[in-house]
Amino acid sequence: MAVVSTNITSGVAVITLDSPPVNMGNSTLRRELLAAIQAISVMTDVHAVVLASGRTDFYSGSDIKEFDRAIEEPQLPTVIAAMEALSLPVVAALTGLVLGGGLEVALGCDARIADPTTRLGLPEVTLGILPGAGGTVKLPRLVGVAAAIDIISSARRITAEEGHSLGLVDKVVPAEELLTSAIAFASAMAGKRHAGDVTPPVDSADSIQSAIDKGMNRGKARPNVVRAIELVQTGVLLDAATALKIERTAFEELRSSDEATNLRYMFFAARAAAKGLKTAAPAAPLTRIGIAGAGTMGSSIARVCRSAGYLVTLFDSNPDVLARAAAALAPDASIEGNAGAKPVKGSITTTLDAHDLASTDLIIDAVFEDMQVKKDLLGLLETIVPSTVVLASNTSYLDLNEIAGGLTHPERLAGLHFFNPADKNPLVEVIRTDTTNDETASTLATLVAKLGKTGIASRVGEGFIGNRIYTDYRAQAEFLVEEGASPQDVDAAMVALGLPIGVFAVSDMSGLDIAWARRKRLSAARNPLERYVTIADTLCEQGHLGKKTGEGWYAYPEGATRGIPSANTATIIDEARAAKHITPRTFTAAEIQQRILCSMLIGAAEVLANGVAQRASDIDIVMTAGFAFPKWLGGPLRYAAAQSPVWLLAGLGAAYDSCPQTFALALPATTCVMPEAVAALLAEVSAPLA
Ligand code: 3H9
Repeated sequence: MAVVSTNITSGVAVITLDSPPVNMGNSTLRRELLAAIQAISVMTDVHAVVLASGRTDFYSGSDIKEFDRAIEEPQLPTVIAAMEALSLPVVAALTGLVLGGGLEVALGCDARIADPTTRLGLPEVTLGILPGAGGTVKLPRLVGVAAAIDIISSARRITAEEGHSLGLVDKVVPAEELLTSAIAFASAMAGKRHAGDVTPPVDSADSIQSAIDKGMNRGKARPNVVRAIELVQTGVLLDAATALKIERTAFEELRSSDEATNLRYMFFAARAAAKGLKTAAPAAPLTRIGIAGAGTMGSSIARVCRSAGYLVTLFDSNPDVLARAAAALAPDASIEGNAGAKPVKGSITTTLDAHDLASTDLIIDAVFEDMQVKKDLLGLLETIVPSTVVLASNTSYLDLNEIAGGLTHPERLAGLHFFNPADKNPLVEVIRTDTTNDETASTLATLVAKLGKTGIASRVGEGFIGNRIYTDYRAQAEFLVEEGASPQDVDAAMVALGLPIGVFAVSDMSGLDIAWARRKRLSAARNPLERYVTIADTLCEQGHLGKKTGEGWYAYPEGATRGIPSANTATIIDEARAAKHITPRTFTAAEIQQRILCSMLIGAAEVLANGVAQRASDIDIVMTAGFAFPKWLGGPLRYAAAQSPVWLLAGLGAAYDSCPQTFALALPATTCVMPEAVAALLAEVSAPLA
């Protein structure tokens, strides 16, 4: 079946792109589009051309599976050049998504007419590359350098209206008039109007600098972002043909870089994770969401649900807690009330009476992390809402199978684990118990997508996926400190790897008392053979609970926001080492990274072996989305898989030796045989994409 067709209407050749599902630019589409252009170039009865879409989207960008190998001819610049070389004006009729190479095709046209569904963007920087078919050269000529830097470095999608006000879109017309308007526009055009020949609007030096600063900050100054910004700035000073050549060379260099390869892995990992959440059962329609528990987590979740357009009823039996939440959530006090923020679509009603949750379509339990408190609440809710209403429990660690066991209708219960702070952290684990039915899982998957969150399917297991792996990270960090590294050594090593902050600085920020309370709760059940580092307990016993008390792993003199090394903590660490007769030794940053990564790897193998995670790449998504592990490294597992076998074996051995009881699955790493489970997951995350 052809994906490109041409029809002549009143002397205008209408080329229609119709490649399911999203008009993705693969070699077939490019070949057929080029053939259509070549055919039109010899037609004598045609005076203009319209490039249109037969689908919801105009052109959603290049097929990135092609980027792993030599890209097949004809490549996109060749197709665009052929369109520009036509003596006839070409008008793009834009609808739906116009992304990446799709926007570059539109920039190769002589004018752009859009309907209101149109969303234009250059998402290349999120894939470790930069626009490779004219984006950095032509966009700034139409919209100015500052706006082009903003659009390219943010990868954001702009509306047809914004595109129009910036000079990228010539006219916005109602969807039903798109084709006729584009034909009329093309017929009336006197001749060609190459974007490459346009003199860019003049921007002030300040506005350009501000766009650069924002872009570098947002893009974490990754090499492709730096290069894209440079190209936009320098491209307008060169003739378009020269600038296009430079852009193409940069694109080619970047597309085979490790960062780009890892980011493509992340792209497909995200799609696989989204599919993993789906079930065949239909999702229940949701309008009203009940949230039980108005503490920090409950009110953050309420805010997220309101922003997504739900009518939220927030219940708490404690009037003080509810009043605090109501004040914090009042529209003018919340983030949504700020100028420039997204408009609030939903609403929040607060109540002290659980019976007010009776008319909600789904209830999220966000009460205190305590088995009995949760059991009591969910038992009460069962008496209030019909048996079909989904009950979602937000818990970080509790055994959801045990909670489900106490319900009359356990099939409608699942875990919905938001990560703190719920309104900023994109990750949500959707946890199926042994009894959760497909309808419940589908309803929650749909909810998570509607909230704009990254959902990951999990099963019940200690800490589910994210907190389990993070626990291994933290445990190894503490082992390293006990053996001789300082907290700042460990944090600096992980920041050098690309994490925004180290584990000890995070503990200080969130408060050491939360984990301390949990350790005390679990102390009776702890395996006495397991290596236990007492330093954090001693800090807590001395009242050093982190930033809020001015001291924790670091010291915060006079309310400092960044911690400095603490002499008191150093003494506590020395004493802990002495008590275990440990002679401290130094660790290089590379050793610290290796030990921590390998500990996470072993934890990941266990999480997979126990069926808590469905696939290894889900774990990379969890650690990048929820714990800010750098995406450009592909997540911890993909990163580990890229290291040498020697690195892996030495690291696994050292991680295992640091505590055999903690890292049970590594057996027998010390004998230099890669454990099967670890080897299997490494193979999975390093498999070729296509
Ligand atoms: C570019 O254009 C560079 C140029 O400058 C180069 C010039 C030379 N590649 O997400 P969905 C697959 S860079 C390969 O589930 P949705 C996806 O894996 C590119 N495959 O649907 C899935 O496959 P499957 C710039 C892709 O409706 C199926 O299509 N473009 C690509 O939720 C459906 O996808 C982008 O960055 C792709 N580019 O969302 C756009 N896109 O069913 C990236 C999708 O087998 N794509 N697939 O699992 C997206 O943002 C979303 O996929 C889109 C649709 C919004 C298009």
